[in-house]
Amino acid sequence: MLITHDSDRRLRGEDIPSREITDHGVYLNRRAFMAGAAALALLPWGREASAQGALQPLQASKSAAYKVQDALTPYKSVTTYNNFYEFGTDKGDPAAHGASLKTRPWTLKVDGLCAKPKTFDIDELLKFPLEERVYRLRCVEAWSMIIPWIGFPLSALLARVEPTGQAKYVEFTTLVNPEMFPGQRRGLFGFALDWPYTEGLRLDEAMHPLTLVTVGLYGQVLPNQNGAPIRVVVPWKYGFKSAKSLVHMRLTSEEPKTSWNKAAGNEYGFYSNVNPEVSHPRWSQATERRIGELRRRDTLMFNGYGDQVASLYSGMDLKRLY
Ligand SMILES: Nc1nc2c(c(=O)[nH]1)N[C@H]1C(S)=C(S)[C@@H](COP(=O)(O)O)O[C@H]1N2
Ligand SMILES: [Mo]
Repeated sequence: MLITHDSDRRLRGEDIPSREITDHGVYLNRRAFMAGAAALALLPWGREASAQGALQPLQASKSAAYKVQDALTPYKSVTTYNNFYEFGTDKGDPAAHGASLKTRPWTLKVDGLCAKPKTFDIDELLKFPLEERVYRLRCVEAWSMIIPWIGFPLSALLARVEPTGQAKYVEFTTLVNPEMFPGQRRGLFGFALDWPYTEGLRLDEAMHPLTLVTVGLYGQVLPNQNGAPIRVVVPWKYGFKSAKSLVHMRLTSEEPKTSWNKAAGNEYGFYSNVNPEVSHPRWSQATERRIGELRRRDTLMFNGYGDQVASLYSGMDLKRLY
């Protein structure tokens, strides 16, 4: 079987469709972003939010500590160039088919090795103190974006369930519902992951202040294609570690099985830290294309978050434990 995380041929060398570079709307958005925060508030995000219609605005304090200097990736690219295989393998499928995902009612069960397992209603989770943080997202396919997420540290959620001393990992699980996710209907697409989509982190990675539970981006709730109503964002790891539309987090003593590792273990390891020195078996990870730009940039170790996370991996051979 051909494993196609990079099934999208546009990504093999020419990773941005040319229309995305020349699209007038994107160009205008980009100029507006450069003009700064004032312009952001004026842009009609809701009207661009595809078939979902207007999205609910979210109040969040802007993080002073967690931001990057680079220009934000235009909202339109953030919401139309996605990986979300539950909707199909093409970058455009999540925006095209996202409306079939219903995000109410929605609960997130947090259980496993903890003293106080709990099922949270999404509206309860939206009451956690929300912060806007601008993070880099770097896909294993060598493209990247800069996204203003809204969320709260995963550590705040895990503290509520009180992990026991045996807990060493957290497993994340995405909703299974073939009616809402066309990509989960057998035979509809050539390539399918083993559903549900699962991911995992070591507990110290999960508790790291950078690890964010996100419920929104660009001042609004998450569009479905970006993992509504709730997902994790782990900015120093390849994008696929940031699992979407979560229904379950489980504290475990064993390293969780992850979807991409099961699909192609030689290509996608458990750690999947962004690492320019470790090539993917089929392409280099040394450089990346920022969506919206023509030039290639050098990929940074830990996606530029090394000062904050490198100590988590001291003594580990990151070439072997990729
Ligand atoms: N459930 C689920 N989560 C997922 C994926 C997926 O296919 N299914 N794709 C991952 C990959 S490969 C990437 S690069 C990011 C993309 O996030 P974005 O679309 O919000 O930019 O989501 C990740 N989370
Ligand atoms: Mo990805």
